[in-house]
Amino acid sequence: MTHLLINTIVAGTSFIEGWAKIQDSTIDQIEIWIDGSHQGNATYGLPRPDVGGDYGYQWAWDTTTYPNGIHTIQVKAVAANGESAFLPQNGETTIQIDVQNHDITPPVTSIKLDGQAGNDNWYVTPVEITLTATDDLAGVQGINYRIDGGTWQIYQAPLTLVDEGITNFEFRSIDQAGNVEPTQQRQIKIDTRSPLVDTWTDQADYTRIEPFIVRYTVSDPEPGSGLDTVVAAFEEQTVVADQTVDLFWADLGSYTLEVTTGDYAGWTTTDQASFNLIATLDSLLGTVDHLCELGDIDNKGVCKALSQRLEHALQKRDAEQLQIAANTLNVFVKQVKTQAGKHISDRGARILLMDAQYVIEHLN
Ligand SMILES: [Ca+2]
Ligand SMILES: [Ca+2]
Ligand SMILES: [Ca+2]
Repeated sequence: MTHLLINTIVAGTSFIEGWAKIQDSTIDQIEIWIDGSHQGNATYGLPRPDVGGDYGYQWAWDTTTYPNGIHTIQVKAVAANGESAFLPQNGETTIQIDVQNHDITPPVTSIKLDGQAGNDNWYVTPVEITLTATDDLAGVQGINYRIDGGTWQIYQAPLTLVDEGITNFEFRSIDQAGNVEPTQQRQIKIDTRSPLVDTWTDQADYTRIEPFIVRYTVSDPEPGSGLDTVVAAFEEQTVVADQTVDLFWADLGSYTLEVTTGDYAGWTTTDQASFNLIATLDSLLGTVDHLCELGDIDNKGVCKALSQRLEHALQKRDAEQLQIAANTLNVFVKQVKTQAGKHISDRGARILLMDAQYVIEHLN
Protein backbone atom coordinates (compact mmCIF):
# COMPACT_ATOMS: atom_id res chain seq x y z
CA MET A 1 0.00 0.00 0.00
CA THR A 2 2.85 2.43 0.58
CA HIS A 3 6.52 2.91 0.11
CA LEU A 4 8.29 5.16 2.62
CA LEU A 5 11.70 6.45 1.55
CA ILE A 6 13.76 7.77 4.37
CA ASN A 7 17.37 7.96 5.47
CA THR A 8 18.41 6.66 8.81
CA ILE A 9 20.65 9.62 9.67
CA VAL A 10 19.47 13.09 8.75
CA ALA A 11 20.57 16.68 9.12
CA GLY A 12 19.10 20.02 8.11
CA THR A 13 15.96 19.62 6.01
CA SER A 14 15.02 16.05 5.13
CA PHE A 15 12.14 14.85 3.01
CA ILE A 16 9.67 12.22 4.16
CA GLU A 17 8.04 10.89 1.03
CA GLY A 18 6.30 7.89 -0.42
CA TRP A 19 2.97 6.99 -1.88
CA ALA A 20 -0.42 5.87 -0.61
CA LYS A 21 -3.72 4.84 -2.15
CA ILE A 22 -6.91 3.12 -1.03
CA GLN A 23 -9.46 1.02 -2.85
CA ASP A 24 -13.09 2.11 -2.81
CA SER A 25 -12.22 5.61 -1.49
CA THR A 26 -9.72 8.48 -1.79
CA ILE A 27 -6.93 9.68 0.48
CA ASP A 28 -8.07 12.73 2.43
CA GLN A 29 -4.74 13.63 4.08
CA ILE A 30 -1.34 12.23 4.96
CA GLU A 31 -0.37 13.06 8.54
CA ILE A 32 3.22 13.14 9.73
CA TRP A 33 3.76 12.05 13.32
CA ILE A 34 7.09 12.51 15.05
CA ASP A 35 7.78 11.16 18.50
CA GLY A 36 4.11 10.32 18.87
CA SER A 37 2.61 13.68 18.02
CA HIS A 38 1.06 15.01 14.84
CA GLN A 39 3.47 17.52 13.28
CA GLY A 40 1.69 18.43 10.04
CA ASN A 41 0.31 17.11 6.81
CA ALA A 42 2.29 16.08 3.75
CA THR A 43 1.56 17.34 0.26
CA TYR A 44 -0.43 14.62 -1.48
CA GLY A 45 -1.20 13.96 -5.13
CA LEU A 46 2.32 14.04 -6.53
CA PRO A 47 2.93 12.02 -9.72
CA ARG A 48 4.04 8.45 -9.09
CA PRO A 49 3.84 6.71 -12.47
CA ASP A 50 5.59 3.70 -10.95
CA VAL A 51 2.43 2.91 -8.99
CA GLY A 52 0.03 4.11 -11.65
CA GLY A 53 -1.11 7.58 -10.68
CA ASP A 54 -0.76 10.76 -8.61
CA TYR A 55 -0.46 8.95 -5.30
CA GLY A 56 2.81 10.44 -4.11
CA TYR A 57 3.28 12.50 -0.94
CA GLN A 58 6.13 14.55 0.43
CA TRP A 59 6.85 16.48 3.65
CA ALA A 60 9.85 18.69 4.19
CA TRP A 61 11.13 18.07 7.70
CA ASP A 62 13.30 20.80 9.21
CA THR A 63 15.27 18.67 11.63
CA THR A 64 17.27 21.59 13.01
CA THR A 65 14.45 22.37 15.44
CA TYR A 66 14.78 18.89 16.95
CA PRO A 67 17.55 17.86 19.34
CA ASN A 68 20.22 15.52 18.05
CA GLY A 69 19.38 11.85 18.60
CA ILE A 70 16.78 9.21 17.76
CA HIS A 71 13.28 10.32 16.73
CA THR A 72 10.36 8.13 15.68
CA ILE A 73 8.51 8.82 12.44
CA GLN A 74 5.02 7.65 11.60
CA VAL A 75 2.95 8.44 8.51
CA LYS A 76 -0.78 8.15 8.81
CA ALA A 77 -3.08 8.03 5.79
CA VAL A 78 -6.64 9.24 6.41
CA ALA A 79 -9.23 8.25 3.78
CA ALA A 80 -12.37 10.11 2.78
CA ASN A 81 -14.48 7.19 3.99
CA GLY A 82 -13.09 7.63 7.47
CA GLU A 83 -10.63 4.81 7.45
CA SER A 84 -7.05 5.54 8.55
CA ALA A 85 -3.84 3.58 8.94
CA PHE A 86 -0.18 4.13 9.72
CA LEU A 87 1.68 3.32 6.55
CA PRO A 88 4.30 0.57 6.88
CA GLN A 89 7.77 0.35 5.46
CA ASN A 90 9.33 -3.06 5.31
CA GLY A 91 6.63 -4.18 7.65
CA GLU A 92 7.24 -1.48 10.26
CA THR A 93 4.89 1.46 10.82
CA THR A 94 7.36 3.22 13.08
CA ILE A 95 10.69 4.26 11.63
CA GLN A 96 13.59 5.36 13.82
CA ILE A 97 15.61 8.29 12.54
CA ASP A 98 18.85 9.56 13.97
CA VAL A 99 19.02 13.36 13.75
CA GLN A 100 22.61 14.59 13.67
CA ASN A 101 22.62 18.18 12.60
CA HIS A 102 25.87 19.76 11.60
CA ASP A 103 26.82 22.91 13.47
CA ILE A 104 26.66 25.77 10.99
CA THR A 105 26.40 28.61 13.49
CA PRO A 106 29.55 30.46 14.56
CA PRO A 107 30.15 31.26 18.21
CA VAL A 108 29.35 34.66 19.63
CA THR A 109 32.04 36.57 21.55
CA SER A 110 31.27 39.26 24.05
CA ILE A 111 33.71 41.85 25.35
CA LYS A 112 33.88 43.46 28.77
CA LEU A 113 36.02 46.54 29.41
CA ASP A 114 37.07 47.50 32.92
CA GLY A 115 38.64 50.88 33.54
CA GLN A 116 37.81 54.23 35.01
CA ALA A 117 35.59 56.13 32.63
CA GLY A 118 36.32 59.73 31.77
CA ASN A 119 34.34 61.98 29.44
CA ASP A 120 33.42 61.35 25.83
CA ASN A 121 33.97 57.57 26.03
CA TRP A 122 37.58 57.96 27.10
CA TYR A 123 39.10 55.83 29.82
CA VAL A 124 41.44 57.63 32.20
CA THR A 125 43.18 54.43 33.33
CA PRO A 126 44.50 51.31 31.56
CA VAL A 127 41.65 49.02 30.52
CA GLU A 128 41.27 45.35 31.33
CA ILE A 129 39.70 43.47 28.44
CA THR A 130 37.77 40.26 29.07
CA LEU A 131 36.47 38.17 26.19
CA THR A 132 33.94 35.37 26.55
CA ALA A 133 32.42 33.22 23.83
CA THR A 134 29.45 30.90 23.66
CA ASP A 135 28.53 28.39 21.00
CA ASP A 136 25.22 26.76 20.24
CA LEU A 137 26.31 23.25 19.44
CA ALA A 138 29.86 22.19 18.76
CA GLY A 139 31.44 24.32 21.45
CA VAL A 140 34.02 27.08 21.37
CA GLN A 141 37.44 26.09 20.10
CA GLY A 142 39.17 29.42 20.72
CA ILE A 143 39.02 33.20 20.86
CA ASN A 144 41.38 35.43 18.90
CA TYR A 145 42.12 39.12 19.04
CA ARG A 146 44.39 41.63 17.45
CA ILE A 147 45.40 45.20 18.19
CA ASP A 148 45.51 47.94 15.56
CA GLY A 149 45.53 45.46 12.69
CA GLY A 150 48.50 43.49 14.03
CA THR A 151 48.94 39.74 14.22
CA TRP A 152 46.03 37.68 15.53
CA GLN A 153 46.71 36.46 19.05
CA ILE A 154 45.19 33.60 20.99
CA TYR A 155 43.12 34.91 23.87
CA GLN A 156 43.91 33.03 27.07
CA ALA A 157 43.13 35.37 29.93
CA PRO A 158 42.01 38.95 30.49
CA LEU A 159 44.58 41.41 29.17
CA THR A 160 45.38 44.95 30.17
CA LEU A 161 45.56 47.59 27.47
CA VAL A 162 47.84 50.48 28.42
CA ASP A 163 48.24 52.15 25.02
CA GLU A 164 47.39 55.83 25.15
CA GLY A 165 45.11 57.20 22.47
CA ILE A 166 42.66 55.33 20.29
CA THR A 167 43.23 51.60 19.85
CA ASN A 168 41.32 49.49 17.35
CA PHE A 169 40.65 46.18 19.09
CA GLU A 170 39.31 43.28 17.00
CA PHE A 171 38.17 39.88 18.19
CA ARG A 172 36.42 36.72 17.00
CA SER A 173 35.90 33.10 17.97
CA ILE A 174 35.88 29.77 16.17
CA ASP A 175 33.84 26.72 17.13
CA GLN A 176 34.79 23.03 17.09
CA ALA A 177 32.99 22.67 13.76
CA GLY A 178 35.23 25.32 12.23
CA ASN A 179 32.64 28.06 12.07
CA VAL A 180 34.38 31.46 12.35
CA GLU A 181 32.57 34.38 13.83
CA PRO A 182 32.59 37.59 11.79
CA THR A 183 35.26 39.86 13.27
CA GLN A 184 33.97 42.30 15.84
CA GLN A 185 35.69 45.61 16.39
CA ARG A 186 35.83 48.01 19.30
CA GLN A 187 37.56 51.36 19.64
CA ILE A 188 39.18 51.71 23.03
CA LYS A 189 40.19 55.23 23.98
CA ILE A 190 42.68 55.74 26.81
CA ASP A 191 44.04 59.04 28.13
CA THR A 192 45.79 58.79 31.49
CA ARG A 193 47.71 62.05 31.23
CA SER A 194 46.67 65.54 32.21
CA PRO A 195 47.14 68.34 29.72
CA LEU A 196 50.17 70.58 30.07
CA VAL A 197 49.95 74.30 30.68
CA ASP A 198 52.77 76.76 31.24
CA THR A 199 52.03 80.35 32.13
CA TRP A 200 54.68 83.01 32.59
CA THR A 201 55.31 86.73 32.55
CA ASP A 202 57.98 88.45 30.54
CA GLN A 203 58.99 90.54 33.55
CA ALA A 204 58.69 90.20 37.31
CA ASP A 205 57.71 93.87 37.61
CA TYR A 206 55.76 96.11 35.29
CA THR A 207 55.00 99.79 35.35
CA ARG A 208 51.70 101.18 34.11
CA ILE A 209 53.24 102.55 30.94
CA GLU A 210 54.45 99.09 29.84
CA PRO A 211 52.15 96.70 28.03
CA PHE A 212 51.54 93.44 29.82
CA ILE A 213 51.41 90.61 27.30
CA VAL A 214 49.57 87.42 28.25
CA ARG A 215 51.89 84.42 27.94
CA TYR A 216 50.99 80.75 28.10
CA THR A 217 51.22 77.53 26.15
CA VAL A 218 48.90 74.53 26.43
CA SER A 219 49.06 71.01 25.01
CA ASP A 220 47.86 67.50 25.66
CA PRO A 221 50.52 64.76 25.56
CA GLU A 222 50.08 62.71 22.41
CA PRO A 223 48.57 60.36 21.79
CA GLY A 224 45.76 61.58 23.98
CA SER A 225 42.26 62.91 23.84
CA GLY A 226 43.34 66.43 22.88
CA LEU A 227 42.57 69.81 24.35
CA ASP A 228 38.94 70.59 24.89
CA THR A 229 38.99 73.84 26.85
CA VAL A 230 41.44 76.62 27.65
CA VAL A 231 40.43 79.37 30.06
CA ALA A 232 42.88 82.19 30.77
CA ALA A 233 41.85 84.70 33.39
CA PHE A 234 43.56 87.93 34.36
CA GLU A 235 41.82 89.79 37.19
CA GLU A 236 38.46 88.15 36.40
CA GLN A 237 38.85 89.16 32.78
CA THR A 238 39.07 86.46 30.13
CA VAL A 239 42.20 86.82 28.04
CA VAL A 240 44.00 84.90 25.31
CA ALA A 241 47.66 84.17 24.62
CA ASP A 242 49.69 87.11 23.31
CA GLN A 243 46.92 89.55 24.16
CA THR A 244 48.14 92.94 25.40
CA VAL A 245 46.52 94.10 28.61
CA ASP A 246 46.48 97.80 29.42
CA LEU A 247 47.61 98.41 33.00
CA PHE A 248 47.54 102.19 32.79
CA TRP A 249 44.64 102.73 35.20
CA ALA A 250 45.38 99.75 37.42
CA ASP A 251 46.19 99.89 41.12
CA LEU A 252 49.75 99.17 42.13
CA GLY A 253 50.20 95.71 43.58
CA SER A 254 50.37 92.03 42.67
CA TYR A 255 48.58 90.56 39.67
CA THR A 256 48.03 86.95 38.67
CA LEU A 257 47.35 85.31 35.36
CA GLU A 258 45.68 81.91 35.77
CA VAL A 259 45.27 79.45 32.92
CA THR A 260 43.26 76.23 33.18
CA THR A 261 43.07 73.73 30.38
CA GLY A 262 41.03 70.54 30.09
CA ASP A 263 41.29 67.60 27.70
CA TYR A 264 38.39 65.66 26.24
CA ALA A 265 38.90 62.80 28.68
CA GLY A 266 38.20 65.17 31.56
CA TRP A 267 41.67 65.90 32.95
CA THR A 268 42.36 69.52 33.88
CA THR A 269 45.55 71.40 34.74
CA THR A 270 46.08 74.92 36.05
CA ASP A 271 49.14 77.14 36.10
CA GLN A 272 49.59 80.67 37.42
CA ALA A 273 52.06 83.47 36.91
CA SER A 274 52.26 86.68 38.89
CA PHE A 275 53.94 90.05 38.61
CA ASN A 276 54.01 93.30 40.53
CA LEU A 277 52.79 96.58 39.17
CA ILE A 278 55.22 99.20 40.46
CA ALA A 279 56.12 102.80 39.75
CA THR A 280 59.48 104.48 39.07
CA LEU A 281 60.50 108.04 38.46
CA ASP A 282 60.74 107.23 34.77
CA SER A 283 57.29 105.64 34.70
CA LEU A 284 55.88 108.64 36.57
CA LEU A 285 57.28 110.91 33.88
CA GLY A 286 55.79 108.68 31.18
CA THR A 287 52.48 108.68 33.02
CA VAL A 288 52.35 112.47 33.05
CA ASP A 289 53.07 112.47 29.29
CA HIS A 290 50.32 109.97 28.63
CA LEU A 291 47.81 111.83 30.80
CA CYS A 292 48.60 114.95 28.78
CA GLU A 293 48.06 112.97 25.51
CA LEU A 294 44.75 111.67 26.82
CA GLY A 295 43.60 115.11 27.92
CA ASP A 296 43.41 114.00 31.54
CA ILE A 297 45.84 116.87 32.09
CA ASP A 298 44.32 119.55 29.91
CA ASN A 299 46.77 122.39 30.31
CA LYS A 300 50.16 122.54 28.61
CA GLY A 301 51.60 124.71 31.36
CA VAL A 302 50.61 122.14 33.99
CA CYS A 303 52.05 119.34 31.87
CA LYS A 304 55.33 121.17 31.54
CA ALA A 305 55.53 122.10 35.23
CA LEU A 306 54.87 118.51 36.37
CA SER A 307 57.38 117.07 33.88
CA GLN A 308 60.07 119.54 34.89
CA ARG A 309 59.52 118.74 38.55
CA LEU A 310 59.98 115.02 37.84
CA GLU A 311 63.06 115.60 35.66
CA HIS A 312 64.56 117.56 38.52
CA ALA A 313 63.89 114.69 40.91
CA LEU A 314 65.51 112.31 38.39
CA GLN A 315 68.68 114.39 38.25
CA LYS A 316 68.91 114.49 42.04
CA ARG A 317 68.32 110.76 42.33
CA ASP A 318 70.99 110.05 39.70
CA ALA A 319 73.30 112.30 41.69
CA GLU A 320 72.36 110.20 44.71
CA GLN A 321 70.87 113.26 46.41
CA LEU A 322 67.94 111.18 47.52
CA GLN A 323 66.59 113.59 50.14
CA ILE A 324 66.40 116.40 47.61
CA ALA A 325 64.74 114.00 45.16
CA ALA A 326 62.19 113.09 47.82
CA ASN A 327 61.52 116.75 48.64
CA THR A 328 61.05 117.47 44.96
CA LEU A 329 58.55 114.64 44.72
CA ASN A 330 56.66 116.02 47.71
CA VAL A 331 56.34 119.31 45.85
CA PHE A 332 55.10 117.31 42.84
CA VAL A 333 52.45 115.74 45.06
CA LYS A 334 51.30 119.18 46.24
CA GLN A 335 51.10 120.37 42.62
CA VAL A 336 48.97 117.37 41.67
CA LYS A 337 46.66 117.85 44.64
CA THR A 338 46.26 121.54 43.78
CA GLN A 339 45.26 120.74 40.19
CA ALA A 340 43.16 117.65 40.94
CA GLY A 341 39.65 118.15 39.64
CA LYS A 342 40.83 121.29 37.82
CA HIS A 343 43.48 120.75 35.11
CA ILE A 344 44.04 117.15 36.19
CA SER A 345 41.18 114.68 36.06
CA ASP A 346 40.29 112.84 39.25
CA ARG A 347 41.37 109.50 37.82
CA GLY A 348 44.64 111.03 36.57
CA ALA A 349 45.37 112.57 39.97
CA ARG A 350 44.60 109.24 41.64
CA ILE A 351 47.32 107.32 39.79
CA LEU A 352 49.84 110.15 39.95
CA LEU A 353 49.50 110.38 43.74
CA MET A 354 49.59 106.60 44.12
CA ASP A 355 52.74 106.33 42.02
CA ALA A 356 54.51 109.34 43.58
CA GLN A 357 53.94 107.89 47.05
CA TYR A 358 55.35 104.53 45.89
CA VAL A 359 58.42 106.17 44.34
CA ILE A 360 59.11 108.24 47.46
CA GLU A 361 58.96 105.07 49.57
CA HIS A 362 61.28 103.22 47.22
CA LEU A 363 63.87 105.91 46.53
CA ASN A 364 67.33 104.54 47.05
CA1 LIG B 1 28.58 26.62 16.53
CA1 LIG C 1 45.33 63.94 28.23
CA1 LIG D 1 54.75 78.58 34.68
